[in-house]
Amino acid sequence: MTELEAKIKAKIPGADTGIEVRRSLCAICSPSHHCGVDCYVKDGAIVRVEGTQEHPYNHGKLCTKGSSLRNYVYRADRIKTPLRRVGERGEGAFEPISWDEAYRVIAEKLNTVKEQYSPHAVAFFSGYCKWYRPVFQRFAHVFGSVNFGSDDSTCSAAKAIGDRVTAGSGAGPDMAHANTFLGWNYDGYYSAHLSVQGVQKLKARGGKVIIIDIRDTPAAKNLADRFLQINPGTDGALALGMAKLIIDNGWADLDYVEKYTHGFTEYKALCGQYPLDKVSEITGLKGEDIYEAAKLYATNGPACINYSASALVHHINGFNSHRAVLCLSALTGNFDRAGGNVPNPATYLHKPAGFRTREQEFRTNRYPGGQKRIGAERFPLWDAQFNEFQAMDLLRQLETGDPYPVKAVFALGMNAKMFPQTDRLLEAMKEKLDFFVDTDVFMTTTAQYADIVLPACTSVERGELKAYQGGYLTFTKPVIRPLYESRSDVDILCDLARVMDLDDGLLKQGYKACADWIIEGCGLTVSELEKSEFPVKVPAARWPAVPGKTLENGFKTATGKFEFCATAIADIDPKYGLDPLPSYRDSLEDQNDPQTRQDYPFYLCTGARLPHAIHSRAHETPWLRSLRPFPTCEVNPQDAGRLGLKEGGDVELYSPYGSIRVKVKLTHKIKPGVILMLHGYTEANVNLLIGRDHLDPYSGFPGFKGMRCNIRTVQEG
Ligand SMILES: Nc1nc2c(c(=O)[nH]1)N[C@H]1C(S)=C(S)[C@@H](COP(=O)(O)OP(=O)(O)OC[C@H]3O[C@@H](n4cnc5c(=O)[nH]c(N)nc54)[C@H](O)[C@@H]3O)O[C@H]1N2
Ligand SMILES: Nc1nc2c(c(=O)[nH]1)N[C@H]1C(S)=C(S)[C@@H](COP(=O)(O)OP(=O)(O)OC[C@H]3O[C@@H](n4cnc5c(=O)[nH]c(N)nc54)[C@H](O)[C@@H]3O)O[C@H]1N2
Ligand SMILES: [Mo]
Repeated sequence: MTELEAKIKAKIPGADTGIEVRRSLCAICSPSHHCGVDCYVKDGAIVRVEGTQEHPYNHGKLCTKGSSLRNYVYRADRIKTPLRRVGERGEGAFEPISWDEAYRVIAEKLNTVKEQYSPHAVAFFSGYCKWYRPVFQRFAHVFGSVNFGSDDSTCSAAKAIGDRVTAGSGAGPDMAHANTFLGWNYDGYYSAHLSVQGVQKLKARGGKVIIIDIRDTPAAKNLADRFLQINPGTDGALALGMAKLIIDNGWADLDYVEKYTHGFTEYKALCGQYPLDKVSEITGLKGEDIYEAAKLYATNGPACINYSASALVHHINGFNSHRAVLCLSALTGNFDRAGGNVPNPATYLHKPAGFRTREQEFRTNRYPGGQKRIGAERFPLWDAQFNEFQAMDLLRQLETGDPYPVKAVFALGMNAKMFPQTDRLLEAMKEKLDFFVDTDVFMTTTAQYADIVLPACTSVERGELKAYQGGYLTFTKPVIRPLYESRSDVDILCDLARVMDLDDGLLKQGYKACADWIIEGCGLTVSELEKSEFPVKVPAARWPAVPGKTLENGFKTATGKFEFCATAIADIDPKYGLDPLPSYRDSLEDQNDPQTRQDYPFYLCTGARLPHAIHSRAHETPWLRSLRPFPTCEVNPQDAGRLGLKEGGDVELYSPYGSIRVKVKLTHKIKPGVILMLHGYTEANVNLLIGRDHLDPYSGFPGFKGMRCNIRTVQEG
């Protein structure tokens, strides 16, 4: 009996040895964990999936989604062949075509737009998937377009920009050495299950935990010594108020402030405008709770903060709220100190792994220039700080053609439901585009608007490069052949580069050559990585990051210091009115006229994570859908009682922009006046309710988690 057969027999007694265990990773959440999976394969099909015990990252653990990987891969709505549209855009009538024909049409149409307008008239867009991004972004640039954009227009980029303009880089929580963990909108149980262990260990060592959230979460229940259930969108005021307490009570680290920061006098004056009673009023928190939390964070150090990639920055005041929270870290001397927040640059695809790759060079060293990106005029800070177009301005530019027309979209995994007022975006794409290609695993509403649809395969059907915390790198091998005629996204891009004869030897050589170029210098090659079914320790890796390097070498900001008052924002044309200080504004400031307040009295928070769902990609996966079969909004029983809403009852949720029909779930876990609704449903897309211009002027991010709405019962029949 081979070692493998023995393992199978041990796991499934009596199993016949027609089953083989092959290793891959689950990419349903991306770029998050990418947990290692054992796929049990029989006759070319996956019959069972488990977490890989030997994997250095997830050590055998899998979340709800990963446990449903087999069900996800074999979904009935997989796209089987390349398709050409034969009906109206959006109608969903297609004919199958060959790959060669699909490539021929795409090459011809994209080149036509390039000749008739310009290469920039082709926008290249990626949905949530990260794994193919370096190849895709380079492809766009080599084609000649400045317009590569992605879901980063609504995800972690605002936080990254906030970090960069304030501190020169982001900095992760050093939980292993902290005495206090401040989980600002942290609920790892739902959004990042492997992170919870770090907090549990800290608690086991006697460390203290503060959780600040709008809902009473498992993190609040299981981890928090102090839980502050804050009014949504008021975090900026809380952070400034805490800073005032820290300064007034002598808890600030003034030596650190003096040596390593810039703009303290102005920042202190700003904080002075947030006395405790005012902050208590804005945030809905008790003064003593704010005081105790500020004291614990500032005096029980070293203390680290967990920042969310989305919760704060999904408010139209969110960019500065994030910066206000970040400033607490420098004020207390916890930035770049052991047990505080320690800069640790990403190695590959957002993952810090302690070694350097050439990902950024690969992505951007063929940037063509010669035109402004979409969104550059409207969101100048975004444009100056992030090398993608701001997709929240795509709709406007499609409609107006200003400053130049966008005539084609080439997309991988584009989900229009990600955009506020989705209906308007789809309408504009239908009317204004000469050509639209979408590549997806599944047939989606958005794909139905495409002229050519291409079938992509999943992580278990492809090989991909991935870095892991701890200094690891892997290049996976397919565990089954791609289903139907599906192909890996990167193979599609490299095939197209050859068919279109793009001027780039790397893309034409294929994905492995690109991956080898990216990892050159780390001491391993793709073919060496392929020899192991587990991630391999990279010789060049230095893990974990050593604290103090930034303090020693200087912050990567204009002043070389941590900037309470950000030079990069002060440099933006004053006509945009962007404040270099992390000042606070109301998160509903564009909706506060008396009529709107009266007609839409509820505060709508969309998309706070739940374990069974991830954007639009999990709702149609039967095992995951079974955990919450209907699109459901959460309402406090006090509001429900007043309005006569019943558990499980049908309601209409509506805003000035649109309306959806959903069921009601009553919960004490949110405050009265707040309604929670998950995003990504086709039949109840909550982004129809978010205004297309309800955007943060600093980042361009939509106020997904702060919008006015109302709710009413729908009568049956
Ligand atoms: N209201 C509201 N809206 C939100 C958010 C919110 O909190 N509230 N969150 C925002 C955030 S943070 C994010 S990150 C975005 C996510 O935004 P989306 O891009 O909408 O994410 P998904 O729906 O997961 O994925 C997009 C598409 O990728 C396809 N796909 C999956 N795997 C592959 C693959 O390997 N190749 C290809 N080509 N396609 C694939 C999926 O089938 C899906 O159709 O949503 C944003 N939108
Ligand atoms: N299961 C699952 N996991 C995911 C995802 C998913 O869709 N499903 N998406 C992945 C992606 S793309 C991202 S960006 C991350 C996001 O990861 P997180 O940032 O962790 O996700 P959220 O659940 O949006 O926000 C965290 C907490 O913030 C709270 N919150 C909402 N609004 C406010 C507010 O105004 N103030 C405060 N203080 N708290 C608030 C929510 O109740 C929630 O408990 O999650 C990733 N992980
Ligand atoms: Mo995200």
